[in-house]
Formats: sequence, structure tokens, C-alpha cells
Amino acid sequence: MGNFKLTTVEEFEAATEKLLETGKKVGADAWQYRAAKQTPHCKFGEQGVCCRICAMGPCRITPKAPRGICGCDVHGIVGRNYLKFTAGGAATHSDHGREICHTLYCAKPEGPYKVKDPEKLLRIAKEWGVETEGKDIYDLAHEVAYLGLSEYGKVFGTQNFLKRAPQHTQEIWEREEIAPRAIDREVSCSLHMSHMGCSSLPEALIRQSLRAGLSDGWGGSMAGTEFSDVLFGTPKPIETEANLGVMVAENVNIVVHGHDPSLSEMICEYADDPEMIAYAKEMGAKGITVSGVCCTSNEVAMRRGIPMAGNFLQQENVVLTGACEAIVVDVQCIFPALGPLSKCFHTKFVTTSPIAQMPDAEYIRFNAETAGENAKAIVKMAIENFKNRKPELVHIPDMKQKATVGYSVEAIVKTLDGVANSQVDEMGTTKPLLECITSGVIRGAVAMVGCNNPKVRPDTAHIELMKKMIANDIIIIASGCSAQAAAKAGLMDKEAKELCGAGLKRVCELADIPPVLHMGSCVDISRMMILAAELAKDSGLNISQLPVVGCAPEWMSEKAVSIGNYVVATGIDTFLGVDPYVSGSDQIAQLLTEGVRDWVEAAYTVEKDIDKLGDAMIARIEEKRTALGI
Ligand code: XCC
Ligand code: SF4
Repeated sequence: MGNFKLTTVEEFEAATEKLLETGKKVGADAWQYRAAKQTPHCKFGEQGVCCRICAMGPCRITPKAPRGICGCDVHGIVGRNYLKFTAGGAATHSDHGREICHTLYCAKPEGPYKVKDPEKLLRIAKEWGVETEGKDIYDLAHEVAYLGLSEYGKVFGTQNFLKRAPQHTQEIWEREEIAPRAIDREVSCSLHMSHMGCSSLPEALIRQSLRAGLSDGWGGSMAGTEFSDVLFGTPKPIETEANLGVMVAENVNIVVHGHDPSLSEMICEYADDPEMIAYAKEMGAKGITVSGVCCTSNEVAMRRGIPMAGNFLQQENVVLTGACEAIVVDVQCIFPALGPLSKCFHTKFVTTSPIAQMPDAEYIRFNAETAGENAKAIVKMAIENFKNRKPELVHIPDMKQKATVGYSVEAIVKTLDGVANSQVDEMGTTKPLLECITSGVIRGAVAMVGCNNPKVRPDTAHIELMKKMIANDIIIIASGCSAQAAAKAGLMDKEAKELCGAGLKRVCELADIPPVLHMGSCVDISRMMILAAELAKDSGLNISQLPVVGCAPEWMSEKAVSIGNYVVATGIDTFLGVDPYVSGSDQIAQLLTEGVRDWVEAAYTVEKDIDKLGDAMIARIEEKRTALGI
């Protein structure tokens, strides 16, 4: 216990430096060099004031040219750009959710895809009014999956999952006309509104941004999470490890990267196959190690304890170890750089989805019907590539931390309920957690999410903010690359309780949890929404009254903006460390940071100074407590 020590950012950086040295030997490029060449960034783009949505442009707004050729002002341009950005993110998460629905639709008792959590399937079926009595579980799975797919194009009405929100929240969404209809409709509608000559009114554009965001968080992402649980199991606490040191020099290393667990689950399945392990030994390796990068890593870590090699800005490092036989990707957040980089080593860069095709890759098209064969072919390819390693290039930094992951809402409720020893009903109750918050043992919670971004010293913001929060008795729930930053540093080791304030430390000891709870991938931020909804229902408060905030200090993707919009629209104040290209319009910036509060009881704060960002979050949490008189 006494020798528990976090891995510092300086140690990460030293390890990266050494890997970049290897890269230099083989003429490899890296994001560090490319970022330097792209800086300083285009000011017009940064402020969101460049419009190129029609061929009369591009138009950029300056004091001398305050309007585009069509007469659009800066607020319309910034607002449209923001809406398009959101639509990109909502489409991406939601299409991932659709793939999962489709995988569930293909589930069969003989596999490759099976129903691993039938109770959860039954729960969703009942929630959606599907008759379950006497039905075969696979028939039911297909029926529910079909309904899930229909949510994308439903003709009338709003999203089924909205009913999970507290009554008050649902009323807000109705009143403000932001309750999302068909998922695809909200994405199309956003692109329609932001077409040349449609909306340029800031309120209209931001309102639709919230609605498109909600179609993601309470629609597509929620489908992705819920049906992944049905297919692959609802996560439970499980031990794993994080950082590049999880790769094993003597083994065939397969790294899974991307987001859709349909691929990574199958790879893990076959990498575990005795026949494959025997084959690896025949080829001179000691075994097979699967590790992950980005959200697909979170998915298999949460369900199988598969170790996490790293997060977004570490993806090139995996190849730079010289010990990666194959990096297998599905969709999203994959650097096109991996193609040329892999060519500098023996690594096979395997793309698998028609959605994410890249040059310099081996494309093995993966689909639900042939998933087993596809996965087997990929694992075999990696094994056969082991002999092509260049031993002089192999260097795996000796750096990893222990982590306990797998905190789905179900798992959190069960863990804390177990401590309180109360009756556990079907979903359980969040009351023990509420008691900790009301009594002040825990001051509140921060949902830490999102990516890395070279604009922020990678991982520092995530780690420093988490340290600050837990020292102040604020519990962290984390997902995405933020969760991986925490795990790599050691903040998901139960011993990290030593860094907590006295109250949170007690809770960690009693419940036997780390102070930073891994809730999964980015679509799993929908889990956070459900947790907030349950906390509100169990306490009789509105979500906006809870001492809970969201934070994405190093975000970079369109998905992150879509997420931010649904977190805010759900009533949770959200703190960003990177500006979403809106500084060019005071009206749009004002709406996002203040105006939307009148609609949805929450708003954004953008603050690039990490220390100030942390102070602002603590202050907001304490304000909420004071307002409640706790
Ligand atoms: Fe991608 Fe989800 Fe961001 Fe990480 S956190 S860089 S979006 S992998 Ni979602
Ligand atoms: Fe310029 Fe208007 Fe066309 Fe945008 S829509 S490029 S502002 S003319």
C-alpha cells in the first residue's frame, strides 16, 4: 500500500520519446511532428467564421467583410458550423448503435453472436411493450433488434428510450421542442437546416444541435450500449492492466482499435482458441496477447479484462514498439497515419469496415454472418507475421498499472447496494450513493470523458483534474480515452484511494472500489445519463439539481460535441478544455454558455486553463449543494 505510485506524465513522455527514436531509425512520421507543422492553425477555422457550404464561397468573416456573399452574418455561419459538427458526431455514434442492433438481429444460438445477457433483453423488451411470455429468447432478440433498427427511421413520435428520463426532463424536452424523433431524421434535419439558405438564426441552430445530440445520447448511443450488453454481457467489476507495458515481447501481439465490439469480441474469442495458441507456439511465440486502443479497448476491457495498451494519442506508439503483429481496426478515431507507419515495421494494419477504409491497409471485410471466419483469418495472419519482426526494433516500454474496470450502472448500483445491505430490486437503487452525497461524505460526481488533443499536453488535463476532484471527495465516473488516461496513470487501481479526501477514501474502502470508476466507451456515456436519471428519480430531485457535472478537458472529435450537447440538454453542466470553434460569434458563445440554461437548466463552460477549469467544477458542485441545503 505504502508503495503505490501513479505513473507521471513525464514518465509517459520519456517512454514516447524513446519510441520516437525507434521511429526515426525507420523514417516513421508521427503526430508530434505533424502537429508542429500544422501550428499555428488557421484563425478563421479556429473561430468558426469560415463558410464553405456553397460554391459562391468560401466566405470568411472579417471586420471588413462582416457578411458572406449570401448575406449570412457571423452568428449564422458559426451556428451552422456548430450544428454540422454535432450532426457528424450524432451520425457516427448512432450508426455504431445501428450496427450493434444489426448484430443482435443476426444473433443465433449456435453463434458466432449469442445473447449473453437475456435478463437485460427481457428488461428492454418489457420497457418497449414487447410481449415476452413464452417467447424463444432468440425470437425475442430479433424482434427487439428490429424495433431498435426502426428507431432510426420511425415515422411518428419520439425516441423510445426518452421514457427512461425523469418526468421533469421529458417535459423540458417537449416544451423546448428538442425531444428527438427518428435518429436519422435528426441528423438529416440538421444537415437540411445548415444548408445554404436555410437557418441562420442562432437560437434555431443551437436548439437543433441539442436535439441532434439527444438523438445520439438517448437514441443511437443508448442502443449501442444496451444491445452490446445484451450480446456480450453487461459489464461487472473486473481486473485488468493499462499502458503499453501490457504488450508482451514473447507473444504475438494483436491490437484492436476503434469502437464496435462486434469485431473485437470475435478477435478475443479466437485469440483464446487453443488451436490458435498452439499455432502461435508453432510459429515461435509463447502465446497470443490481445490489447486495445481507444473505445473498442474499453469495450473488451469492461467485459473481458482485456488490457488497454493506450488511448487516442498513443495509437502510433503501439506500432512503434516494433512488437505489434497486427493492429486491427473497425471504425472511428483511427489515424490514417497507421497505414504508412505500419509499412515502416512488420505490422499488418487491418481495416475491417466499409465505413473506415484507408490506404496502405489490408482490408478484410467483417460482417455479422461471417464474423467467425473473418476473425480467425485475422488472428492467423497476425500469428504468421510474428516471424517477420525485426528484433532490433522491438522495445516495449516497461510501464503499466493495475486497474479495476467494468462499472456499468448495474454494477455500481449492486456494489453500493451490497455495502448498504438493503434490498436489491430488479434495477437496484442508487439510494446508498445518494446517502453518501447527501451526508457530504462524497461531495458530488464528475463524469470525465473524451479524447486527447495535441492542443493539450496529452493526458495531463484528465489526470490532474481527476486528482484534484478525488482529493476534494468528488467521485469520478470516466469513459472513453479519459478512462484510459486514468487507468494508465494508476487512478483505477483501488490503492488510488490514498489520493482521496477522507470521505471518498472511506467509501472506496467500504465498497472496495477505485475512486475513478470506468464506465466504458463513449457510447457508454448513455450509461451516465441513466445513472443521473436514476439518481434524480430516487432522490425526487431534478437532474439539474444534483451535484454532478460533466467534463471533456482534451476533446477533439465531432462525437464529443454531440455528447456535450446531450449532456447539457439532460440538465448537466458541462466543462470543456478545448473551444468548439465558436469564439467567432459572441451570440453563439453566449447561447452555449448561458442562454441554453433557460431552456434545459444547464450550460457549457469553456476554460483552457486546467486549474481554473477544476476550480469552476468544484465551485459548481458546491453551489448545487448549497442550493439543496446539504
Ligand atoms: Fe475517439 Fe472513443 Fe475521443 Fe477516444 S474519446 S478519441 S472520440 S476513442 Ni470517445
Ligand atoms: Fe458564402 Fe453564404 Fe455560400 Fe456560406 S452559404 S459560402 S456565407 S455565400
